[in-house]
Amino acid sequence: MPPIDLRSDTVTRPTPEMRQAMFEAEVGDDVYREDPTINRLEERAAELVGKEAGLFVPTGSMGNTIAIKCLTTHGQEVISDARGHLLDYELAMTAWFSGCLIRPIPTVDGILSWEMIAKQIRPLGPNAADTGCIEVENTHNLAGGTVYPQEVLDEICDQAHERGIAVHMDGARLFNAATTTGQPVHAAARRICERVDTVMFCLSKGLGAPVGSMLAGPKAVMERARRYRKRLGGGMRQAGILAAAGLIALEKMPLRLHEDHANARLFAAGLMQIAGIRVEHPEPATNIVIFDIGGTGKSSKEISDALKARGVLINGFSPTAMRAVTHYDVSSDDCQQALATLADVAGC
Ligand code: TLP
Repeated sequence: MPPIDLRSDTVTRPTPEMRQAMFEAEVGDDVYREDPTINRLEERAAELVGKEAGLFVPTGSMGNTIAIKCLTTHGQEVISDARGHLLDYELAMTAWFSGCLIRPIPTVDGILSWEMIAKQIRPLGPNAADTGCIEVENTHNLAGGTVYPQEVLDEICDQAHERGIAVHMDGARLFNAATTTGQPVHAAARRICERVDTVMFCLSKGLGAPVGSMLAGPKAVMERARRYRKRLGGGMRQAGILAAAGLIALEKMPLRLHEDHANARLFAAGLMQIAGIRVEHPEPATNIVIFDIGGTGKSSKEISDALKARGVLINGFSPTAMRAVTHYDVSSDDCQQALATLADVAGC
């Protein structure tokens, strides 16, 4: 029996339909822009999020790295939430590749507001670096899959643009955010992205493609982005094999994400019944459940190891905080079984 893997939605495997499409994919050399499947994916992705152009990148991290490089110049600041993936999980690429400093803002739920941001835009003068761009993460991973209220995001974009500051959205889980609107998911994703300058979203993770993310934005910016991708070693050749899966991820998989959200709510409700466990958001907005196991008297490493020995994978990200992520490859029965195992492990 394979383990029940709640470590991340990055672990999803391609569907049979994706594998068939990969087998049949028409390909060419994408560095010459001759891969028809990649070209189709880039056009479709841009269209779906309402941007002029799209760029296929191997990973979400590379997409964010390139976006920040395109929107800033050396020596500027990038405003981000203090628990952002950009800050904590991307090996300081903002410093390494773009030569910028991240100015982090602590938030309760990962959601920035213009009011918070305005205070961190430093007045121009002899001592302060200017703000190059603002980065928003939607959904917010470590805050528990939280979603930006549209009016908050729109205000950030409008105010930033008035000051000549660009906004990049790390929408690794953009379609999870779109699912929560109750509107048709593709149209909702487009609305979410309407005012941001650039957006990165992942085809892997909840959408199930084996590899790849998309960056989208204005045509001129994406032309520069393509050159940065090459500089980073991301000029791929017959990558249409991956794009074929990506097209299915883009068209079909967003339509089922509500199932993952229902499983996350089920999982959170179950966790609340286990003594010693505290759930950060009893009703998670999307597919990420953050919980604290401090009250069990055990560390997250001990819990994680004991779960693993019994076929359940859940990671900790601090001595007592753990994260479970629901996705295509875990059913509601799997979630129930994982809860029962966790109750046993926490109690003994
Ligand atoms: N997140 C991964 C880990 O890196 C933490 C996960 O398991 O959730 N933005 C956000 C918000 C992400 O959650 C991730 C991946 C990325 C960017 C980076 O994507 P990849 O892994 O494709 O570089």
